[in-house]
Amino acid sequence: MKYPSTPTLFQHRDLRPPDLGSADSLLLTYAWMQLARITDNRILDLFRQGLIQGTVTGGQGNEGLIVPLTLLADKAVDVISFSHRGLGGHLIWSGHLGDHLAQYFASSGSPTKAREGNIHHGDPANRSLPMISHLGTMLSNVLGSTDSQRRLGRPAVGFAFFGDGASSTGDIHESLNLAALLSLPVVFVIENNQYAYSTPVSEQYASPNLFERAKGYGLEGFALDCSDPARVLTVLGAAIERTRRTSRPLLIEAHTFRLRGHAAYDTCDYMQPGEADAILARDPLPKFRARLAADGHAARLDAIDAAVHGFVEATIRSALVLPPPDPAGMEAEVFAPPAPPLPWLPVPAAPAALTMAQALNLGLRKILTERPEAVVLGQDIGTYGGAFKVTEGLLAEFGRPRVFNTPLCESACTGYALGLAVNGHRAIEEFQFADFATDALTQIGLNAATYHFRAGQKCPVVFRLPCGGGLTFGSFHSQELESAFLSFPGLKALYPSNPQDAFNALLAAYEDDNPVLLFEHKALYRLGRQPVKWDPDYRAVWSPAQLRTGGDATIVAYGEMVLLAGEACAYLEAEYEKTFDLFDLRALAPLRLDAIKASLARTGRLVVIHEGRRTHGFGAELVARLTEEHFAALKAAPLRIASLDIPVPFAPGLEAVYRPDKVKIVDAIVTWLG
Ligand SMILES: Cc1ncc(C[n+]2csc(CCOP(=O)(O)OP(=O)(O)O)c2C)c(N)n1
Ligand SMILES: [Mg+2]
Repeated sequence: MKYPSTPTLFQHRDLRPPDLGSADSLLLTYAWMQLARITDNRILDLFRQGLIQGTVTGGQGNEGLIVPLTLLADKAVDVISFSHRGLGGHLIWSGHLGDHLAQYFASSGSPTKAREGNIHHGDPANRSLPMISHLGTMLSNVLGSTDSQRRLGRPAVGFAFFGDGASSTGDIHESLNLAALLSLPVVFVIENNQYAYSTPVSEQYASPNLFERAKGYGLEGFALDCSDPARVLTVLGAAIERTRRTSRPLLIEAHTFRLRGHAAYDTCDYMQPGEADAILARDPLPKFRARLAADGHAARLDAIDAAVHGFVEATIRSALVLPPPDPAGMEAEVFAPPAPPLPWLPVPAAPAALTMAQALNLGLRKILTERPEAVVLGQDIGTYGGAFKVTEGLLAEFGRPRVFNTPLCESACTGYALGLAVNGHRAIEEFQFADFATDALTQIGLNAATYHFRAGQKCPVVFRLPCGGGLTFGSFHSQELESAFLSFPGLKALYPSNPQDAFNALLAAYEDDNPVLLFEHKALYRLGRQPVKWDPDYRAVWSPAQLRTGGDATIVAYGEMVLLAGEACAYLEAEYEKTFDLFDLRALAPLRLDAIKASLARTGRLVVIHEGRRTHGFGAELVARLTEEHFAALKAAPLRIASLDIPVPFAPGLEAVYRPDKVKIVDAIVTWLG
């Protein structure tokens, strides 16, 4: 055993109505509050001694909320995401005190393998979702996992915490609205400690009471004074039971305390003279102790305090000697390991001539038919069938809640999809246009993409991204965002250029245990038909396809540019007798470039064609990767053909200047070949 055994007292982690007012219940609550307090205090000491890196945001003053609530939660089914004031909750939810301390010590015993800092851990296997720094983002994740639990027939309640400061973020608004709309049994808890870092609530919002916002979203809300843990237990006990029964969300504005400032380094000199002392004087914990002592429990309180001190000190000693974290595995564990293929049925066996939009529709139908965990969501994807009709008929065939329209809240809907994913469901989220995925950048690029690295948790979600220009949609409906998104590690990406590849890519993306971006060029949705059928080799879309063979250069393209490159190659062969190896890249991440490198070793000349802008474009990465090993063997400098470095202009004549086309590709290659 790495750590000293947990005192019997702390093996009790649950309280349930009606037994909340008994001496045993109150003493258990006190014990956990005291354990959280002493641990937080010691963490602060250890930080000051230089034994903890980064910073620490203590929960001193928050125990009167977090401890009763976590004791009342059903740890077997409920979903929770603690804030940076929630150490007491973490201690109760799961794990040994030593595991939590090792997280602060950033040692090999840390639940995040020391890849994340102080309180950014959780226990996703037991539905405690680890927070990321971006405040507000975890609420929607709680919605998704709670909904996932309910879909699995489990009577879960979700608990989502956020501060008065975080209450101003857009994610909070989106999540409250979404929870009310989907009628999800989630208890939203505002930890209102009157400050966001140095900023008092008077400078954060204009209404006197945050809980009153609940009415505007169509949910119940109330304020809760957390200075009396006994009362908090009773009020929360009833509220949680009601939420579990009615399945309606609830907003609680909990008035808590921030006794030690924002973080370890906070001098609190922005406060009024005497204010910090006045807050300390209102500390609920000594008052709770005094009341229990007055009720005749002094001896038991002394015993609890002695047990807490002994346990904390012994655990600190054993946690401090754990070895530092091992850097081995960091790169390999960015992604969840490859999973075996899903047992797909070999249908449809007979090929049908389909557009790319129809091929994707067929793929979605197949997934929804064969995979009970599949959920399809997005704006206007229900009765309307989506802006590009890719989801046509799915709602009628599979019904809600497997297929449903979402409101315009890309961040919360994406966070909801992540929440589904970490609990065993798999969402396919359609963005109406890829451009709007920028509103979900934090959820996609920072939350989903890092889940496996920092928490060992797979997060399989497919993001369908109708992208690309040429259709007179202007700057905000036409972009190619692969470079922006793929600069965040942890995302996979497929970009098919024909109907069969699109069908295959959807299945391959769906069964992957990682978040996958599926780029769908809008101009390809209806550009002719091709036979589409079940292809047992569907996973081949993770590698490039060679479309032409020749000796004058190796050309790499993806998306609509594959078609233009093919036309340009045909022209150059007919008119100039030049021949090319042409590759459709298909998978943008991870890159599998062996076949292209072999081609380049033969031709000695490389052309990369993409529709995204040239500067910081994906072509720069491709050129570097393809040439760095055999640079000296190249016969010419690589040629990049890409769009201009300007926003996508609207008018057809302007957009034509912006984007590559067949003529520009031919001209560029002819000039380059000399
Ligand atoms: C979206 C976002 N912006 C800024 C920060 C930096 N930051 C970390 S904690 C904090 C104050 C948060 O205040 P509040 O939500 O009231 O929580 P408290 O720290 O008071 O518990 C800020 C600004 C952040 N983590 N996330
Ligand atoms: Mg605050």
